[in-house]
Amino acid sequence: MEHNLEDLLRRAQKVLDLNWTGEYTRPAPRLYPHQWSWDSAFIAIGNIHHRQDRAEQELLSLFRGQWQNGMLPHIVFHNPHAPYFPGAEIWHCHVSPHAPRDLETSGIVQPPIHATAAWWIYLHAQDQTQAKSFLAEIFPKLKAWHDYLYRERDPHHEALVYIRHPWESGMDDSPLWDSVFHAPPLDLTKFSASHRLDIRIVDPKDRPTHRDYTHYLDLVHLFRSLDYDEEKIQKASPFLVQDALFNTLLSQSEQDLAQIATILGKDGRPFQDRSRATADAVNQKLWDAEHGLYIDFDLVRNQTLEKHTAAGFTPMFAGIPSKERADQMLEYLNSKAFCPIHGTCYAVPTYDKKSSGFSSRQYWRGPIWLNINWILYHGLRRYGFHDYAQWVRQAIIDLPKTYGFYEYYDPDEGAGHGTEDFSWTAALLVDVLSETSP
Ligand code: 2M8
Repeated sequence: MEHNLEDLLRRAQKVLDLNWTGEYTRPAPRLYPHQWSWDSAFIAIGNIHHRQDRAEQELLSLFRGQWQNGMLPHIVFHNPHAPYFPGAEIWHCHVSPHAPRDLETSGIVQPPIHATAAWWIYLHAQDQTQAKSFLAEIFPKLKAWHDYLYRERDPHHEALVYIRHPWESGMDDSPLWDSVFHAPPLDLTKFSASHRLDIRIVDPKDRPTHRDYTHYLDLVHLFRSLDYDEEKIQKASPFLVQDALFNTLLSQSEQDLAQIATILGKDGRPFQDRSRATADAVNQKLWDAEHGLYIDFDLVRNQTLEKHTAAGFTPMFAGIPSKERADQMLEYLNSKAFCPIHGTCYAVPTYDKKSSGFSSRQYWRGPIWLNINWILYHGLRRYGFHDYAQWVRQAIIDLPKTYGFYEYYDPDEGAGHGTEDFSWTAALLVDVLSETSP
């Protein structure tokens, strides 16, 4: 490896060391002091190359917060006193009989990429015997997590699960949610912006608006008032969306769970079958043939969400589109709407640059996030789009190298936004730099 890349790798590992608490890795020192679900999966994917012990512990610590019904919460508050809003007292999850008694958590989920991370650990482990016993320990927890999603989040048995909060998408402030939140009229005085800690830690211009936060908190209060009972939530929630990214990661995770089952001498076929069913449903219901990407479906209003985000290209990660569809997707990605290969931009902005409301710096409304790049990179490789895959990989390396380990980046200027010392940026850089055959 070139000398300057070795130095970059060391700097990335330092960020992961800085955020390691001895039990799990914080996404960032001040902005995100607790354990987040999909962050931990990405962090484990990076850590496995140098710290197998930490990679395994990361996922096992996260699953300590798993609810009895299998739900894996999006935040585990191992240390409830570390300042964050909305903290454990707002979620108040003890109203649910399923919530753990000995640990505080949130009451929503994040995208299910954990079986993929567990399989990644096994594939890259230095100590294979240890990795196999790790798989044996985590397998029933992963199975319970996926069973929960198919059982509780798929009311019409379509093999497509719904999310019920923007935070469940991981792409919290995506323009996808704008039309879902269009009605009903909001009472903006219900919640005071002074409760928010995020806008004291990073530039408020990089973060969601007060209006968006009011929507987020409204939903939290609703779920809590319904004791986090899924049947009641399904009837009352104004937000129930079948999301392309979430279902893609579930389909891939089911493929990986099938591999894990086989290694452990169990039957992998039920997971393969569910993976295929979800892939077919994504193809049937979420494909936008006119534009050449996947879009989301709003179950409450019974309509598609006509917004073109980078999430729409992620189904390649799970091998969902046909070759013909994938060619169409590449054409859209490789255009000025996103970022043409070898152009003056960085790949891949999270929202179509030509759409109204695109922002190059505001949270999930346009900037580049390296976890989405990592998913796209692997999807593009899967379809043999090696040139564009390398273009995306280059951004995973160049952005932290030039601008630091930021949470997200301006797709034209490259400048970093949000918090510094961001764990998954460091972890996914470590992962791509550690590849044996990029
Ligand atoms: C962001 O979300 C949290 C709420 O979950 C926040 O804004 O406080 C998102 O970028 C999410 O995808 C991420 O997992 C989390 C921690 O990095 O931060």
